[in-house]
Amino acid sequence: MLTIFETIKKVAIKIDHAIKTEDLGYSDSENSSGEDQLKLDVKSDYIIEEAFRDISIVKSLVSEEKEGELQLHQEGKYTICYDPLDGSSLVDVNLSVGSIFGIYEGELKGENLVASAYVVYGPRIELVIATHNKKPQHYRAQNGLFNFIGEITLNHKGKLNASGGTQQHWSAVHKTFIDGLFASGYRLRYSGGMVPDLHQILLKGGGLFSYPATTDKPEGKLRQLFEVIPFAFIYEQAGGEAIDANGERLMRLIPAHPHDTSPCFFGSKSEIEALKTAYALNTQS
Ligand code: P6P
Repeated sequence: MLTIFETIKKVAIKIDHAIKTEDLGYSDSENSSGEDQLKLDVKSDYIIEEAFRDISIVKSLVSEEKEGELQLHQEGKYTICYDPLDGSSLVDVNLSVGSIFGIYEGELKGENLVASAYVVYGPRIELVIATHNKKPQHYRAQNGLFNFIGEITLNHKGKLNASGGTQQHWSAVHKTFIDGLFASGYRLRYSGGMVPDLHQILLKGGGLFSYPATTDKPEGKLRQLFEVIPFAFIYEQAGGEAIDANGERLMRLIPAHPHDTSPCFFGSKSEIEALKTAYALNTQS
């Protein structure tokens, strides 16, 4: 597993360089979710695929930027599901973006996630790695090397509220709940990039990130295998919770298709409890 994390560190430096030096234009292709692909999306995906191609413990790769599963090593143990450059359209307004990695053993479902990691490309390059039985480990790159900064722990209750999705498409229950958080003093922290938005809540002591079911996206927008489940694991390891619109743990998700999405809520325990009450989920068995 260590080889995988060391490879992610190398990939992070290369993708950060590409962000800072390459063309930001659109390629002439779309990804599996029908979204236009930036040349940086394609380049980041290529950097990751090339880096893992020679790692024998990696059985296969699933990328947000490609359909299907790329088989690498038959005897490999792990499948890495990744979003090579999440929020890439924010690069051209100079906002932070990120890469997300879910490392699975066996069938691609939440309970088979063995580790996850993300990289934030911003004023600095930062990396968070989560494995079982440990708090998430936070690293920062300096001169191309990653230094350990510390472990991440979420407070029981936070102050930040990252409310995703188009408000006009929220349910009345969700709008009432979100408005109630702001009325009680929560601060809006939302850039449209899930990696920096979730990173900020983790580092600033907690709060809530929500991307609910909406009338225009009834199954949510964020992808289960390479966005939702990897972050759900990190939030749970940090002492928080991560649930879907039915109050079920996101770690129990079993995607029918590699690009399936899910409504998702990540946060400190207090905010997740408040959401369950607002959604009347506590009364369910
Ligand atoms: P909205 C970026 O495109 C992304 O996939 C996530 O990084 C982000 O959280 C979400 O979409 C933002 O979506 O609908 O709030 O703009």
